Amino acid sequence: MTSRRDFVFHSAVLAGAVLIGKPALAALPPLAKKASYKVGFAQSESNNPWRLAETKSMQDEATRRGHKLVFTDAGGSSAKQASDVNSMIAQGVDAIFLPPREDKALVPVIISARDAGIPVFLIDRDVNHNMAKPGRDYVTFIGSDFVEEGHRVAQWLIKNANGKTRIIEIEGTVGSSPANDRKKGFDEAIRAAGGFTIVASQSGDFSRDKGRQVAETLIQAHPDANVIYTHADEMALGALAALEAAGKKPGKDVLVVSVDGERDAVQQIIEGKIGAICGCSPFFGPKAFSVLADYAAGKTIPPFIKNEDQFYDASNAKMMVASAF
Ligand code: GYE
Repeated sequence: MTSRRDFVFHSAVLAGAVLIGKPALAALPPLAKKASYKVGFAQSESNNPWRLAETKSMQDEATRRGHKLVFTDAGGSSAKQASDVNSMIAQGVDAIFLPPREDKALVPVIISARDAGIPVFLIDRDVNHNMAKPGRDYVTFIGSDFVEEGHRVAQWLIKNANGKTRIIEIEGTVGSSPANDRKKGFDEAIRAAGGFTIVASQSGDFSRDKGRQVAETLIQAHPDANVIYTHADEMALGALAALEAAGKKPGKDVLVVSVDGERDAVQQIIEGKIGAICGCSPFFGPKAFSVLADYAAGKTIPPFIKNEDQFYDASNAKMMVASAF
């Protein structure tokens, strides 16, 4: 039997759930079926070949399908990227493709877009799932498994270290999903293997120049380091410059391993200066727009759509370099 007190209590809890639970209960906005869409693509920065290849892939596919792409470039600022998304919402785009520069800072605008009835598709970087969830706040995350990338680089190193065990790690942008996960995957595998030491780990912000500066400082502080793992090729290229300036031979004195698969970096495998690279595809256009079409058609979209990555080392670099970006 339900007492009056219980009834009041249950009603209050229910009312509370409806109020507090508003975001949790809000459904993803639908996307009408149309021949042509106006779609936002809020790029995070354009300072490296990976980003340029991604932008071109998105633009080419939009053109091929006859959609209008509203393109913005945040120039490496999460605040600018958030305001770019806000202006896309104000313009009333049909949908937004977003590579969130950081995994927390962009969450509020993702929720704002959803609340404005605009579906958001995250490409290339994800957000923190404690703050926003695929299938609820945004449609899906399309991209690589970054933990696996870090893990694959570590596995190569474990097999090919040849006694080199003192590692400098140069991380990507602080608070970005690829930096978090490439660190996690690599560090876990290295610890599990035993016998290695990560002597220093610091952010180079995914940029060549910051990567060079950080490498310069860390090489000085840890002259016995003989491995450098960078979360992206731009920073590996920066580290090569720092090593050579310090009179060290990359590939001989210090083993360099990385992620991305830029043509210039794959070329450095051929030159013997980089040991191995786990690729990370920047070619999102065809997949992103086909997921958009599936969503408009009412198909079920999985929360994570995984890109498969290449792996480069001396065994295949010559064969692959021409097709790298
Ligand atoms: O590896 C890096 C870029 O978010 C996966 O960002 C991407 C990373 C990529 O700047 O080069």
